[in-house]
Amino acid sequence: MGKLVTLAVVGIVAAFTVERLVTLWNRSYASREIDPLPLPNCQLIKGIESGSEDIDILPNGLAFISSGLKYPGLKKSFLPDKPGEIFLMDLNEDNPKAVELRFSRGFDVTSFNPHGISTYVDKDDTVYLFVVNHPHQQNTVELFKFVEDDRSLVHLKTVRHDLLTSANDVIAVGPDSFYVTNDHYFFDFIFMFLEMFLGLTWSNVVYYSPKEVKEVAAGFYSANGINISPDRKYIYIADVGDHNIHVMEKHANWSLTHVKTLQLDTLADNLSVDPSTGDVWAGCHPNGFKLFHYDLENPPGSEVLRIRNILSEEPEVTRIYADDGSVLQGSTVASIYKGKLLIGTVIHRALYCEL
Ligand SMILES: [Ca+2]
Ligand SMILES: [Ca+2]
Repeated sequence: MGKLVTLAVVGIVAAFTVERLVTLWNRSYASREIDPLPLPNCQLIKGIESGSEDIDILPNGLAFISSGLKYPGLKKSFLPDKPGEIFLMDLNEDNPKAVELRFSRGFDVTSFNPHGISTYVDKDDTVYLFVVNHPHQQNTVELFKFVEDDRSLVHLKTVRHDLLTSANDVIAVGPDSFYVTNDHYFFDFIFMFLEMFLGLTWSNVVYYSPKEVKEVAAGFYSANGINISPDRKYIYIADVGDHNIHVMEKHANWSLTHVKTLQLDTLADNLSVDPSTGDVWAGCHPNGFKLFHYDLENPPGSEVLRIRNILSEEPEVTRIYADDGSVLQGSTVASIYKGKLLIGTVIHRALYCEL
């Protein structure tokens, strides 16, 4: 009888494990191959060799690019010993170049590990840059003031809080307030993997201001990119693990309520919003398994979607760019400014296209 019970338990555990692995395999689109859809006028950006995870463009065409992310469980950057950087590109130039921004003294550059970013232009035209940072395996949001003449970032403060568990992307809603996504509850890769393996929905969105910090949305597989509509009434959240984008209504007390969910057939990472049209641009991973496996012989591909009229009954989803990884590996973001498109990646390069 004892042996029968043992056998039954082993059988149940084995069946459960197989079922979970198959679910995870399917959820990551591990068997998906992408058909390339190139754009005609694109070039890789010189000087960006170790990722461009997030890109945010100011209304005047200055683009900020975060580079050098080291993320648990992912292949180390192609330049693993180099600290992270923020690049600037002026998209008004004919042949824009990426320039590395300097940091004010006192900011620990050596452990800088930038992830999602967001800009905020204050009433007095001061430009603030919010950066999700993972120094020494921690989760912080760094607040900088951008000094254009000096091409530098003046560090104003480091936000630390127990609710920043596994921060991914940030959207500024004031000079010192923001929403931030936690893509998992844990930041350690083993526990992060367990969350994915068990299909837990412990990922959330947190609102932060100096006066109040609170969870405003929860129940995501993996909340990743976050952005705001041009009228600043709606917040868009990409759940990369659930292949969708949630539209949330923002209220006066900063709480969020669910409006709708747009289902996609790919793993959307960061979201950008075209200020002139309201179109949402998503940098996507066609195959999540290839991203974590990161075999240079069979690298992760890239995919960019444009979503028009996201608030309407029938949003129009168009694939604008796709690549099997031979040009661009692991796209995370696509940002647009007056017909110029920047596509960023987790640890690879960055692409500049004229549409
Ligand atoms: Ca962002
Ligand atoms: Ca992201």
